[in-house]
Amino acid sequence: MEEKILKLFKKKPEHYLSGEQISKSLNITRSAFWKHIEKLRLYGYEFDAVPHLGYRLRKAPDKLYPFEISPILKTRIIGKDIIYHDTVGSTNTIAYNLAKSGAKEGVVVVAERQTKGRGRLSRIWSSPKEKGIYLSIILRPKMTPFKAPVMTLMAAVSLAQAIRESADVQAFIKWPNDILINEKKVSGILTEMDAEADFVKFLILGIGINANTKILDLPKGATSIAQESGVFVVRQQLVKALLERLEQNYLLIQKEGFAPIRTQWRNLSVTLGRRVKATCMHKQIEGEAVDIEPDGGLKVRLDNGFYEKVMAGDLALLR
Ligand code: BT5
Repeated sequence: MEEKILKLFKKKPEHYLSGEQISKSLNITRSAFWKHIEKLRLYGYEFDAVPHLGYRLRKAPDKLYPFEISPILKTRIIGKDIIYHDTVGSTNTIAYNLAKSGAKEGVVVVAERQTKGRGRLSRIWSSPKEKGIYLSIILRPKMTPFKAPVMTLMAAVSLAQAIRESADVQAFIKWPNDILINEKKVSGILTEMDAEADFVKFLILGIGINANTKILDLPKGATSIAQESGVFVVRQQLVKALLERLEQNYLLIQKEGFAPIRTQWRNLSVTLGRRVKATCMHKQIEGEAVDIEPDGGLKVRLDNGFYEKVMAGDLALLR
């Protein structure tokens, strides 16, 4: 009902709408209408109320409420259900548990803040309140676990595209899971899955984006979109762009395999052609990153002329 009431106010932003008008058109009582307005006020919406004229929506809060995102979202699968939390430990943990208990493909868990946001290998992901975007998506791709790395690359392509659409910045992908602007990290992806030897039961794409986050709240070497573009990011619009791109690329990967995404990845990469140092487990290699392989691995030309493929790990861009 809150969503419906907001829709009426947003349709005529300049006009005052009377409680009577709204109650009638939504077929609710005046006191029910009043309760919904009070609830919306608690959510952070501000109304001008003028006797004999009614109410006008003065200000909507900068929150990732599902009833703000759903009406603008044009997807069929991803984000059909959005589960919103103000504060959570980690959206990935919540999504993982939901998927374990049978939640549908496409469910998105979003939070304004995480107290135990994590990166790979249990590293900390700084998740300050209401400035960033922290969300996790449940997917159930029909693929074997060894093909799963391409899903992280697909998410990276979607993220770079969505960030570029939402702000005037050049977002690039650093293999395997980082998005950089001006060589500084603005976003990261944490892919987790539950799988049998020959099939993926479900996969969780966890995405963190520093949208309007202050540099002081971030670790060294990190930045935010607002910091780099000089413009405040409307997070609801960025979430919309991201989920739409993700769905488009996810459907593409299922239909045509990794090849078309691989081409887009190459175009958005800040990795290829660079001298890199890759660390995987305790092994380190150094050389030039020359290509991305059909399975998502990074092909590196070593100084002795031999090639090596890295499937996972951390990458430092040297020059
Ligand atoms: C990542 O790990 O980059 C994956 C981050 C995924 C976060 C999302 S938020 C929603 C979902 N729920 C979660 O709990 N997680 C996911 P990794 O490549 O391991 O990078 C981690 C490193 O990035 C840290 O060790 C820091 O150096 C750095 N870092 C931490 N917070 C950051 C931030 N907000 N922005 C940029 N860099 C950060």
